[in-house]
Amino acid sequence: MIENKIKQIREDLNKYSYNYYVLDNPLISDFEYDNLYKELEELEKQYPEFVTPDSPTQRVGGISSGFEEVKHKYRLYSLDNTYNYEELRKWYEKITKEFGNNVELVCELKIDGLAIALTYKNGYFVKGATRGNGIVGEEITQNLKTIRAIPLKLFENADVEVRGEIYMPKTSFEKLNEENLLSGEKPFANPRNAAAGSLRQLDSSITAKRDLSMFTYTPIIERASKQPKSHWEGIEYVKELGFKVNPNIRLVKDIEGAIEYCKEWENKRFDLDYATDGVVIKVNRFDYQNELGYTSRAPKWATAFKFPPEEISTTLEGIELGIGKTGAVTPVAILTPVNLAGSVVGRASLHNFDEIKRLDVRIGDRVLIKKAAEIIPKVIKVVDSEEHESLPLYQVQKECPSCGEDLKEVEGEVNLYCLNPLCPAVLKAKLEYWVSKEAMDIDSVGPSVISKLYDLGLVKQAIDFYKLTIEDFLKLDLVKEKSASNMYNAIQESKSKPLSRFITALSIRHVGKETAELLTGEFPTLEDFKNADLERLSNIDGIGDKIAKNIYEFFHNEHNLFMLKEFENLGFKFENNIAQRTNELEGKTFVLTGTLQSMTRDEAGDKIKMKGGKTSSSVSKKTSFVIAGENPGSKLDKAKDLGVIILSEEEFLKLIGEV
Ligand code: 3BD
Repeated sequence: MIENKIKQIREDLNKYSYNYYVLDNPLISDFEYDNLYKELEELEKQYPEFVTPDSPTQRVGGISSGFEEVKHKYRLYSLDNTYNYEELRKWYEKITKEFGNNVELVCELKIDGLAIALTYKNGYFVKGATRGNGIVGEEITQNLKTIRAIPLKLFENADVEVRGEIYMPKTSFEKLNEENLLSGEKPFANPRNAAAGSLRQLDSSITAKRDLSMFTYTPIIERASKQPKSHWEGIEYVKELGFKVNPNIRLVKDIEGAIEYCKEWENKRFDLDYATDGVVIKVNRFDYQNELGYTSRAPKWATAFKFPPEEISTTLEGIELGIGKTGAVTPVAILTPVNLAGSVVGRASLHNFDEIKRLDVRIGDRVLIKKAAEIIPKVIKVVDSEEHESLPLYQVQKECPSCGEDLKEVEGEVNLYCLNPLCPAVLKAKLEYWVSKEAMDIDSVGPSVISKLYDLGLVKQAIDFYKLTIEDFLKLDLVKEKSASNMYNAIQESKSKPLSRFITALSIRHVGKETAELLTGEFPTLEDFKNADLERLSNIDGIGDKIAKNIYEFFHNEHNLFMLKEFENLGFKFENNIAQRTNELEGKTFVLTGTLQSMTRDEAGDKIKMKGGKTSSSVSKKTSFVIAGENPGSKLDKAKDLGVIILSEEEFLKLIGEV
């Protein structure tokens, strides 16, 4: 019977696929698999009534119009972490105080991928979502179905939710980047970004072409034949259900066993074909876990040991000078490209000329570089060598590399400055700042577009952006019609952004986003700024005499006033969006500490201000609430001392009515 035949092929294929992708144990050749797959595809086309949801042909998906937000049924907690063994011991001590000395721990590698949650009903995969902020994630079921390590049907008709980490093997990542390079597409910075980019495809046939896999690390069992009593048993059970589990998991007797595991993997991890950034250590017994419970963001029964940031040595080929919007000159190290923590690094920060002197770096030196908190890598020291002494000392460049004008020292600043107001590098940096996230937030206009616009003489200063036509963008040969009109529209729409963004975008010295917001709180219209006198300015809390003077001078400069008039004539609104403000949080002062998951601290601050509340950077008796994110600082301790109400991110979101 045809139905049985289809069933047989489907089951065979699923068995081969499971052995290959989950157990890493190929049973047949790719060629044989492909032929069998084609046969199934053909039969299913003829007899669509016999297609089942767990058929391997269901792993292709289609095109979706966007990802929907879904609230997780069970919250995905964060994880506390540490870089040192002493803190691990302290964490364990707290636990042994409760339960005695022999608390077993499970150690597992911390996969550097993307956390997701999968829902199974009656043994079938029904829903998959990204972690998001742990409370709300994005539904990406179609894309996840293309990943062969994710079972479409379990070996048991259970109702479970599992969590795991999606990753791309390092070798597949390198292959993908080579292909991207050949086809002129931008390479991904590291396997994690490649995995994230692959999962975020609206067309799941693209995801299907990417080699993604998943390690499962937690089951939540709602209805099944077994009810594990420990994490270890849970992992065993997850394997029985058909999931892929990282094989390098270990049950240890105590924290010293866990530390041994960390030390062992600190070096061995480089031999693995997937990126790991630490070790997750979990209390094994579920009854202990339940008793220990959770803080507002993380379980107390688990912690992560993070591997130390990677350092690597390479050759300093040269030093370039970067020029910022204020004219500040920052030296940048040009390096022989090396792979550092999963991305190729060819430039690193040298901060300023004093730093170069302090490190005594000379061109041609071998230097040690390090990733600083995942941002731009920096040069940390010169590697001792015989050549070093024979290399010429670095000569501080005295002229601006862009306009040739002499660089100047500025009192109280460590950097040198190019003070030529017409320096092309300074003007370009100002234009880049104008469109930046912090200022007018026109993200369709990037640095390469700005550079071309400038070089063609179309845009010299920000006001020129607003005189551009769609045809002007097409002159750049960079962009097609659609993005030309996108850029044009984004620029025009920016005219009605709040006044505080406009003030920020002006690049007045020492007036960043925060100060601009303080100012527009006091001076809601542009006229108010023009009329403000020095005394009123310096009386604003948080505005010093020096900044007040800068602002005053800016708004009393004839050239600037002429420019502001021009902005007005072009249709700028200069309103502070007062209409959207509410007063629910009036009289309340908030202090933010730690990293939030669903937004940045700045965004949280904006939300507070939009509801009439205030933010402050330090905790005092006057503070109404402290919002504590991940890895909170000393502000949290101070809040506890003073008895200030502490809110978790979730509680804050509830307070402002967002969940
Ligand atoms: C891994 C939390 C607990 C269940 C909370 C203990 C923070 C990402 O291999 N266990 C693992 C791994 C991650 C985990 C837990 N076990 N939480 C774990 C984890 N073996 N990477 N994570 N996560 C998952 C996260 N992700 C994005 C943003 C913030 N936090």
